[in-house]
Amino acid sequence: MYLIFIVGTAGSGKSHLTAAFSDWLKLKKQNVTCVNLDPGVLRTPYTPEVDVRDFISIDDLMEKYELGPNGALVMAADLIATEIDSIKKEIEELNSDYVLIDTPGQMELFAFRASGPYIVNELTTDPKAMVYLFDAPFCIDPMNYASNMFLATAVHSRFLVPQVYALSKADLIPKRELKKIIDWGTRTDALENAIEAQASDTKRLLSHGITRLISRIGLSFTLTPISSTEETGFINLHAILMRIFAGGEEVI
Ligand SMILES: Nc1nc2c(ncn2[C@@H]2O[C@H](COP(=O)(O)OP(=O)(O)OP(=O)(O)O)[C@@H](O)[C@H]2O)c(=O)[nH]1
Ligand SMILES: [Mg+2]
Repeated sequence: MYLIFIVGTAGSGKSHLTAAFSDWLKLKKQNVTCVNLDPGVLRTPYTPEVDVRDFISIDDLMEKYELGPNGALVMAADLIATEIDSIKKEIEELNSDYVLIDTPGQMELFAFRASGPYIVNELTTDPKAMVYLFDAPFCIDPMNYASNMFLATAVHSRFLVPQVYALSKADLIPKRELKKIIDWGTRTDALENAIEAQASDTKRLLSHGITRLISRIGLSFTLTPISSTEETGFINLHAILMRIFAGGEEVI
């Protein structure tokens, strides 16, 4: 089994990618298990074979512990860890070629609490990778793109699982904008120019510091544009994932 975790900021397209990529893999005659790890989702655009909502109910937590919706989501994120054996058993019994794991909408609940890395480690010992989504319309703004670079790096440092970077919703922005964003991933000077061009005088100092930091840490991202509505970019995304699974390659 290959385990593929789909991560990204709220609304970046995780659930739709889980739906579209699983359809694409199934057309290629692969067995796929879709796992919903988001206890807060009302409706998923795919039918999950394994669903965390079978084990944890946000409504029950709100009522039992008199929590608001966010408090219940935080509690639920931690409770997933206590259900890991049952979730793992269901995934193992299905024994598919691919397991696509749709992670909670609010990424920080998954990535930055203790339970996230525990869940990823404990799920199974099969090969794992993460697909981190850069939301294309959001990344048109170079400062947003830069903050996403830091977030993606923080997520990688939490999980230490090979990470692939996809530029989601590529159908929503013009091709030349896509090219620009992809370029920023590997050319800090291009990113710096873009930030400088739009920053006000007061922001300019900060933006210079940010791009210097990106250079110093040596952050570099190869972004693969994808669209879940048009099912484009999946051949490339799949090829990158296969390279990782075949070679144990570490991608950042
Ligand atoms: N045009 C277009 N819209 C997309 C694409 N992927 C997702 N969307 C839209 O973006 C919105 C959010 O998509 P989701 O898949 O729910 O994103 P998510 O990351 O799972 O969101 P949360 O779990 O709520 O954080 C929805 O309205 C989708 O229809 C895409 O490839 N193209
Ligand atoms: Mg979702």
